[in-house]
Amino acid sequence: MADRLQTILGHIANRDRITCQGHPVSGHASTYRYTLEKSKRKLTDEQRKFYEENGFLVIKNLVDKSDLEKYRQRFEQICRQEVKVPGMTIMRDVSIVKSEFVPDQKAVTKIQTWHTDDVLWEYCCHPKIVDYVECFLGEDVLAMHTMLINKPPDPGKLSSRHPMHQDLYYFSFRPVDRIVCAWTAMEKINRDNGCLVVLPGTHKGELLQHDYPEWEGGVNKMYHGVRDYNPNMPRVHLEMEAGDTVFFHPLLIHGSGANRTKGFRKAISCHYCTGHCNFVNLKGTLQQTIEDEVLELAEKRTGIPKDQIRYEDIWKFRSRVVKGKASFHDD
Ligand SMILES: O=C(O)CCC(=O)C(=O)O
Repeated sequence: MADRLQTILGHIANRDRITCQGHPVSGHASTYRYTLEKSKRKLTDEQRKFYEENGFLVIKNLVDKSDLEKYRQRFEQICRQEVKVPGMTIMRDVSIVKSEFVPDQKAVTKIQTWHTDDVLWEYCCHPKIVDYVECFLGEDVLAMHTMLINKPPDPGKLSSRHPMHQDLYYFSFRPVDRIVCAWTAMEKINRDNGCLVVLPGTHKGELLQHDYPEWEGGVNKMYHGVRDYNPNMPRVHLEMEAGDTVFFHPLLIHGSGANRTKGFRKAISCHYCTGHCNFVNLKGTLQQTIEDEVLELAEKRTGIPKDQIRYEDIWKFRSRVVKGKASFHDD
């Protein structure tokens, strides 16, 4: 395990290219599960094996600063309420949620479900991102979940942390190995302002039970974490420069640290899924808790009784075709 951690740290430290020397090398394509054969066009053998082994891959300097600036400006317009995005959710940190309403980015910690906004949507369709996404999903690509996270300066209660979790916990679409998240740093992100933390190799495990963590300083809504998380498991802090992008598997256990600076830490992300996905029933599974919570919120927002809303339809609503065909979209 120590060797593997060393390898991963080498991968993160390297500014120019991905290195992953020391990983077991197999010449048989049949040993690949998480990347597709066609990824050979895009990924080096090292990169491909790195993702297979660890469940994530950082690509340095993938998105231009000029694009990031466009997304930042759009976020600010949305916060100032100059632009309204139908269906989008705006979230506030637990520590400021009860304070006076201010139409300013300082009050907003996350916007999500903004796939109908043409400017932010450019991120989901960014050719350099989609090129990598196809290595994991194939040519039919759906954007399923869009977020811009504006992690606030921690108020001293550590509420700006994001507990360690697996994204699949929130999803009712499958197959699991044909889902990938692209997460791009919109500025320098390091341990001071709360970088992502990942547990390499955990994508090979099961979906685990999640709950709200018992944090004294409070926990943000929907920020569930892995129950009985063992903080001694080997983990890696992904320190990234603006434009660096990490692709990761939906079972990879990850979270992010507190923002101990005075600035807001921004990242933009999209979860993609193959257009040939299917939906599973979560009733009676360990995901039912989150389904119930999301449906309750949907009832509050729409006035439609929650027993008349299907979780599957919420995900369909959040999705948009990036390229190719999708089993449940006509566009
Ligand atoms: O950007 C972050 O701090 C973590 C985001 C994350 O893991 C999530 O929203 O699922």
